[in-house]
Amino acid sequence: MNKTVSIIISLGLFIALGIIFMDGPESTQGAKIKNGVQYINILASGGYSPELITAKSGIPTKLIIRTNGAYDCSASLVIRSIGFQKILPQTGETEIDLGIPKSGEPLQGVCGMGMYSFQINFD
Ligand SMILES: [Cu+2]
Repeated sequence: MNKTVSIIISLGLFIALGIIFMDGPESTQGAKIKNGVQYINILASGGYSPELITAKSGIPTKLIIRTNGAYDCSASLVIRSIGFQKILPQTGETEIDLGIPKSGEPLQGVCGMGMYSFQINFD
């Protein structure tokens, strides 16, 4: 094989892998910091996942609740400490601004019936 061709192929592979790895964490659940804003991702479907998240305190934080064909009561979400109560769309993303969370003040979300819950602990 010609040296230039093999360099081009290696470069292409390298870039493709880079894109895969860069794209990877976007879809995972949990807390992630991007441009100084912390995003906490939770999936609501037959309960909440993950149910327990550890996030950072003292930085602007947004909670993203994702639903994907949710027909159960996990789509009816209540977060008492911030006065949030809403029926989430069956499919979609709901962004909830959590402001700047304080350390040692966990946030708890429950479904409308109090059956399912999740908790976010702030370090
Ligand atoms: Cu419920």
